[in-house]
Amino acid sequence: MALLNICVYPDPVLREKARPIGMVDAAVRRLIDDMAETMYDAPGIGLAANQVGKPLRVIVIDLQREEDPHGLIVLVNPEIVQASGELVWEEGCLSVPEFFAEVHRHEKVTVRGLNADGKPVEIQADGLLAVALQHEIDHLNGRLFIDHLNPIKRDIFKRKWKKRLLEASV
Ligand code: GNR
Ligand code: NI
Repeated sequence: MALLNICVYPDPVLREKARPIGMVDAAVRRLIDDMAETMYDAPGIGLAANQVGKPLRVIVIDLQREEDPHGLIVLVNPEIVQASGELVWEEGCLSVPEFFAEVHRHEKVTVRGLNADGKPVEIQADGLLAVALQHEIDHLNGRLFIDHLNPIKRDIFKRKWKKRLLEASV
């Protein structure tokens, strides 16, 4: 196992459309293990392969809550096959550190993909798990949570980020 480097906005790899995995082989399982370790270390509740510089369709999620029965969720080639309702959740992202904003998402989603054994799985989710699944699948399509903000809030984000980059370069 190894910790991977997390890419930060505006790294172009975060804008790439991730490629599907042909077969869940040893190399893919290694990537999954390293991504899980990196997510727990960060700590975060999810991670997409783009975020560690590998535009491949792999995500890991662990809400790390007592009441959550799922534990570590691994999805290869995940696809949203059903979505309904709407909710608003305050989101953050390991690739956009220290910026948080409310995002509108579907309230419930059904997601299909492969697990770490390459077997088909289907997950029905609501609440935070539904939010995390949509956030991670967005990453695989080169989309970030800041892309969901209205023009005014996006502008606030851009100003804050510019200011931060200037301060960091002093
Ligand atoms: O750790 C994370 N927390 C979080 C909180 C609200 C909505 C989404 C997330 S995902 C984020 C980790 C991350 O950046 N995954 O891509
Ligand atoms: Ni993220």
